[in-house]
Amino acid sequence: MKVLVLGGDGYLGWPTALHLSDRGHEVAVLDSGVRRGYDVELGVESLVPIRSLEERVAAWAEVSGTRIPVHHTDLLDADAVQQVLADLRPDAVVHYAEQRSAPYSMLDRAHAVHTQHNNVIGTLNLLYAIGAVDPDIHLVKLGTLGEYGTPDIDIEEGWLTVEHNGRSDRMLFPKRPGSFYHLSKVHDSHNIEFACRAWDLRATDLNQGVVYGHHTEQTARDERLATRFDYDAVFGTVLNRFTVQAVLGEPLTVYGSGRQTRGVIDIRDTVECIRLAVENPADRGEFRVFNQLTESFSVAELARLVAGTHPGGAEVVHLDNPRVEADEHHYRVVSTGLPALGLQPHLLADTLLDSLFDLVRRHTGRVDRSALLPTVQWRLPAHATAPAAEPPGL
Ligand code: USQ
Repeated sequence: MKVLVLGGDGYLGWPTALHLSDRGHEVAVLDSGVRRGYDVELGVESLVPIRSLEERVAAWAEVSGTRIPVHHTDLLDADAVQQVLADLRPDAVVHYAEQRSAPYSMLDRAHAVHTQHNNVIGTLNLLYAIGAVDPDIHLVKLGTLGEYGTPDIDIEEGWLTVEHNGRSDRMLFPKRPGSFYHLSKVHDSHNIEFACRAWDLRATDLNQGVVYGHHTEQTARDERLATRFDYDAVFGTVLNRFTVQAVLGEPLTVYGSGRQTRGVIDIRDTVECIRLAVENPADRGEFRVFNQLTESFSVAELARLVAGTHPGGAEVVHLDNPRVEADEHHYRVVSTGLPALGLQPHLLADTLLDSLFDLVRRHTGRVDRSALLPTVQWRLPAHATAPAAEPPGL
C-alpha cells in the first residue's frame, strides 16, 4: 500500500515509517520539523543523538535499498497538505503530527493555545484535504488513552451504548481528559467522527497508552536510524525517565502516591499496531476506535520494577504531584480490536530493561540533570487563585 506518515521525524513516526517500509509498503514521510524546535526552545536534547531527517532517509536507503521521500510541510498550511495528498494519492495517512506533551501544553496560556491550534486545526486541514483529494484515503490517527481520563466505569473501545429514560443509543465514550494536550485529541476525535458521518470518510482512532522503549527491529540495524529518547520532565515519559534516573543514581520521581494507573505499550508493538490498522482499513463512513495498550501498571509499580531490576537498585521519591489527576481510581480498559487483528504483545516483564539501562549508560554524558525535575504546574499560580483584594476605600 502507499502510506504517508505525518510527523515522520518523531519518536514514533520515524520507526513507524521504517516498519511499514520494511514490510513492503511504499512509504513517504511529512514533517514540519517543529519537534526539534521544541528541544531548542526548552534547551534539552534527546538522550540518544539523532540524525537529521535527510541523513536518516539516506541511511535507510543504504540499509534497505528503499528511499523514503520527505515532505517538509506543516499541517497548518492547508494548501500545501492538499497538494502533497494530490501528488501522492496514498491509500492511508498515518497521523502523528501533533504536539504530544501534556506538560508542554500546561506551561502557560501561549503553550495551551499553540497545542490546541497546532493539533486541532492541523487535523481539520487534513480532513478537508482528504475530502477534496480522495475520501477513500484511510486516516489512521494517533489519539490517546488519556482522552478518557479515569472514569469510575470500565473504558470501552471508543463507543458506549447508553440507556436513558427507556431509550438506548450508541455514543462516543464520554471523555474527561487531564490536560489541554489531551483535550486537543478529544476535539480531534469529535471532528474526525463527524467527518466520517458527514462525508463518508474512513478513519481509525488509536487511543494509545504511554509508550516505552527505544529500539525496533528496523532502527536497531544502524545507529544512524536511531529514534529519539526523551528523559526531560516535559517530553520524557514515565518509564523511560525512570530508567535514566536509575542509571544516573538520581531518585525515581513518582508524582503523588504513585497509585495512578496507566495503560502502557512497547514501542515495537506501537509500530505493529499501525501496520495492522493500515492493512485492515476501516469501512467507508466508519469511525473505528482501538485502545492501543498491552498492559496497565500503577506508576509506583513501574518505579518498583525499575528499582528492582537496576543492578545498583534505585531510590524512589514521592513528589507533590504537579498534575491534577486522580490518585486512586478504577482502571479497566477494553482492548480487543488490535489483538483480533493479530497483535502479539511484548510484555514488560519479558522486556530486557537491561538493554535500556545499557542504552542510557552509553549516553549519560548527554544528560542535563536539571531537566529531570518537574517544573510545570497544572494548578493556577497562587496569585491567580487567591480572592481578589478589595480595592482600598471600599
Ligand atoms: N509520572 C510520574 N513521574 C514522572 C513522570 C510521570 O509519576 O517522572 C506520572 C504522571 O503523573 C502520570 C503518568 O506518570 O500519572 C504518566 O505520565 P507521562 O508523562 O509518562 O505520560 P503522559 O503525560 O500521560 O503523556 C504520554 C505521552 C502522550 C500520550 C500519553 C498516553 O507524552 O503523548 O498521549 O502518554 S496516556 O497517558 O495514556 O494518556
